Amino acid sequence: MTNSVAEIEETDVILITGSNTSEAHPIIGRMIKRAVDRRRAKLIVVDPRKVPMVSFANIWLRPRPGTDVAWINGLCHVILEEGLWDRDFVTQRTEGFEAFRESLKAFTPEYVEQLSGIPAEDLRRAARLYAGASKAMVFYAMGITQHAHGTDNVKALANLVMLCGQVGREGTGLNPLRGQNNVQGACDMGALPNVLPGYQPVTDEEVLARFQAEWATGVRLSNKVGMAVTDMFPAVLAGGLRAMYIVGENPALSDANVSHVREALEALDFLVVQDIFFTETAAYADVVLPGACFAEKDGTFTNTERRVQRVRKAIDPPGRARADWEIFCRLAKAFSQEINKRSAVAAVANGSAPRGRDLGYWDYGDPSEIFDELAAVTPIYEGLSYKRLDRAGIQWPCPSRHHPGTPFLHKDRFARGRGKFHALTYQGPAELPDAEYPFYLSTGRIRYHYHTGTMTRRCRGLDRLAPTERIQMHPEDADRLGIHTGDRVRVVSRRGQVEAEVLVSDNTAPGMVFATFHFAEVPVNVLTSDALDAVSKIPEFKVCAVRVEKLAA
Ligand SMILES: Nc1nc2c(c(=O)[nH]1)N[C@H]1C(S)=C(S)[C@@H](COP(=O)(O)OP(=O)(O)OC[C@H]3O[C@@H](n4cnc5c(=O)[nH]c(N)nc54)[C@H](O)[C@@H]3O)O[C@H]1N2
Ligand SMILES: Nc1nc2c(c(=O)[nH]1)N[C@H]1C(S)=C(S)[C@@H](COP(=O)(O)OP(=O)(O)OC[C@H]3O[C@@H](n4cnc5c(=O)[nH]c(N)nc54)[C@H](O)[C@@H]3O)O[C@H]1N2
Ligand SMILES: [Mo]
Repeated sequence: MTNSVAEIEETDVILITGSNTSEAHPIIGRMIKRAVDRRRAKLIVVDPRKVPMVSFANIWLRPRPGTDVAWINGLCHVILEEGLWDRDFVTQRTEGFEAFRESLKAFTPEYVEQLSGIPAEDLRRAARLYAGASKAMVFYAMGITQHAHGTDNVKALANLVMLCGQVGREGTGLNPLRGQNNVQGACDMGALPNVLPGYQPVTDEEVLARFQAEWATGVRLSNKVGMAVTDMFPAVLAGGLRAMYIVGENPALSDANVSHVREALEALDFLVVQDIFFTETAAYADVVLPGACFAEKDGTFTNTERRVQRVRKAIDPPGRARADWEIFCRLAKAFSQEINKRSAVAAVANGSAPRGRDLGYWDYGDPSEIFDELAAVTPIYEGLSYKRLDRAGIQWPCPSRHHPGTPFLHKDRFARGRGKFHALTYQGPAELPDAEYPFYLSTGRIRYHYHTGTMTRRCRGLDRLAPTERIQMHPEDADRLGIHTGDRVRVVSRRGQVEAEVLVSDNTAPGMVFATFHFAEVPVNVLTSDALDAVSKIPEFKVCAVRVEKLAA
C-alpha cells in the first residue's frame, strides 16, 4: 500500500474495486464500514459481484469482468471533461499527461457503457464523487490484477489517483491489499525472480557487488533474471526444467489450468516439497521436508501497509519439523560439504592443494542474525532490528536507526522522480463466453477458507461453516436452466470439468458463475485459463468461459 490502514479514519471517499474486502480482508473491511457508518465517509464499490461491501456503498458500479481499463479511463475522461482534475499536482509531479489526455478521448461514458455495461450516468456520478473529495483512498485486490491485462488495470488506477492528486498525502493513495500475512515480506526478502532483498535488481552490477561482498565467500552471484512460477511449469513440459523445490505453496490445486501443472509435476526428475502439511503437491514429491508453522518459530512478517512486525515462537514444532530457515541452512551446509568433498577428490586427482569452503558461513544461531545481515545491504530495512521491532512494528522505508518509519509513500516525489501517466488502450479478456461456453466463470474466496484449504479445512469450526464448494449462480440463470440451490451441476471449460453443488444467489451477476478454489474435491483450477499478463505473469483467474450442465438427482 502507498498509505496506511489507519488512514481509513482520515479519508473522505473510499473507492474499492476488485476486492471482496469484508471476506478477504475482514479487519480492513470493518474499518471501512466503520468510517462509512460513523463518519459518513463516502464509499464507491466497483465489482461485477454484489459483494457484502456493496450494501455500505453510496455508488455501486457493476462492470462486466475484465473491462476495468474501460471504466477507469471513462472516470478520467469525465474528470477531465468537467474540469475536476488537480492541475497543480499534474504539472508539478507528473509526466506524460498530454499523451494520456489524448488516449482518453474515445472513452466517453456512452462508449464505456457499451464496453462495460456500467450506465453512463452512474459513471459520471462516481467520477464527481471521487474527484470532488479532499482526501480519497483507492483499494484494490485480485479482481484488478488477475487478468490478461492486469498490469494495465493497475496503471489505469495509478493514472486516476495522479490525475486527482490523490497520492502523497495522508488519507489518500493507491492501496493494493496484499494477500497473505507475509507476502509483502517474502517480496521484500527478494523471493522474486528479478530482485535481491529490498527490490534491488539482480542485473545491477553495483548492487551485485555489494551483496557479493556481504554474502558470497568466493562465489559469483548470478546476474540473470530467473523464471516466474507460471513460466516454470510450461518449461518443465518443454523439457528445459528438470527439478523443483517448492516451499509453502500448493500449485497442484492453486495454479491455473492445473491439469498441465500436474503433468509437469509428474514429469520432473526430482521434486522437493517443504510444507507444514502433506499436500496434493507433496504427493508428487521425491522428498518431503516438514516445516514449522508460524506459531512454532521466531521471525518477522511484513503486512500490507509495509509494517515489519515480530513473530514469536509460542510452541515447539511437532516431530522432526524445523523452521524453514533452519532447513535452508542445513541444506546449504550439506551442499558445501559435498562440494568440499568433491573438490578434495579433484585436488588429489590433479595433484593440487584442496580448497575448502567456509562451512561456518550458514551457522546462524537465531533469525535475528539473518535479519541484521539483510538489513545491512537493504536500504529500506537498514534502520530496523529485532531490538527496535520488539516494541512495535515499523513501516519501511526505514533507512536509519532513528528513522520512525514511513506511513505513506511518494510525499514530495515519486520513487522514479515524476509520476508517469500511461496512455492505455482497452483490450478485453483472453477468453469470452460464446454459444458453446455461455457463462463467465469468476473464481476467488469465501470468508471461511484459505486458498487450497490445507490449513482451514483442518479446522472443525470452519469446516462446519463451509463444508463443501457451492458454485454461485444468479437466480435469472438458475430459473432458465431449472436449477435450484443444492442441485448438482457439471461445470465444463475448454480445459476440464468439475462437479459441484449450486448456491442460487444474486451475489453473482447474470451470466456469471462464481467458484472458490478452496476444496480439493472440486479442483476448480482444472477449468481456469492460463492466459498470463505479459508483465506480472499472473494468470487470468477472474475470467474464463464455461457451460453448466444440470446433473440428475
Ligand atoms: N478468507 C480468505 N481471505 C483471504 C484469502 C483466502 O483464501 N480466504 N486469501 C488472501 C490472498 S493471498 C489474497 S490475494 C486476497 C485476495 O483478496 P480479493 O482479491 O478481495 O479476493 P477474491 O475473492 O479473489 O476477490 C476478488 C474480487 O474481485 C472481483 N472481481 C472479479 N472480476 C473482476 C473484474 O473483472 N474487475 C473488478 N474490478 N473486480 C472483479 C470479485 O467479484 C471479488 O469481489 O485475499 C486474502 N485473504
Ligand atoms: N482459481 C483461482 N486460483 C487462484 C487464485 C484465485 O483467485 N482463483 N488466487 C491465487 C492467489 S492470489 C494465491 S496467493 C495463490 C495461493 O496459492 P498457494 O500458495 O499454492 O495456496 P495455499 O493453500 O495458501 O498454500 C500454501 C501452502 O503453504 C503451507 N504453509 C503454511 N505455512 C507454512 C510455513 O510456515 N512453512 C512452509 N514451508 N509451508 C507453510 C500450507 O500448508 C500450504 O500448503 O492461489 C492462486 N490461485
Ligand atoms: Mo494471493
